[in-house]
Amino acid sequence: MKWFDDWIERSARRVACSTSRRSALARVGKALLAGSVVALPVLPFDRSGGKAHAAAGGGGSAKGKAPDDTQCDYWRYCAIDGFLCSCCGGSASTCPPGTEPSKVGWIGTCRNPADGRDYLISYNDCCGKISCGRCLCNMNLGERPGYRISLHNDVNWCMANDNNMFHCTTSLIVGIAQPGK
Ligand code: ABN
Repeated sequence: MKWFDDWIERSARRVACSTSRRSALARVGKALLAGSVVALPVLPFDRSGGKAHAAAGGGGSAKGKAPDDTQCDYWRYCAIDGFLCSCCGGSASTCPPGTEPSKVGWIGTCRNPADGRDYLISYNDCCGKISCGRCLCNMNLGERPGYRISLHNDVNWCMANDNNMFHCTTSLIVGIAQPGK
């Protein structure tokens, strides 16, 4: 195998003589860049339209639309009556700065279109500032008139807080509704 060793050695020397270290590095760089350009289009893209988020408690509104928690038709708002905190400097589940969650609230049941399951949603008002005035939603699924007070949601839930001023309403997922219970 000496002839083979000699041939390899001669070839290596020929390449070494005709190639500078800088041009060899440039060639390696080009090869790597070409490889990444070829690989990029096959990288995975998220085409779920927010379904993973939905399964984790986020979720979409009407079918085919991206979820938008600043719109009344967002699924968690099915029984809401108030200004959306997501339009008032907070989010669907957090109060805006300078306000605090109401100590009492109202529970509704809403279906998440992403998984077809019914969730218990607690509607709590955020208290301590004047009314936000943006994105009023009056959805009221399952609501009953005021004479059935426990099923009535047209109520200022800040009533039990130190500061009773109503600012906006949040919608917190508090459980999964059990069929037949
Ligand atoms: N829960 C919202 C609200 C506040 C004041 C009056 C009616 C409804």
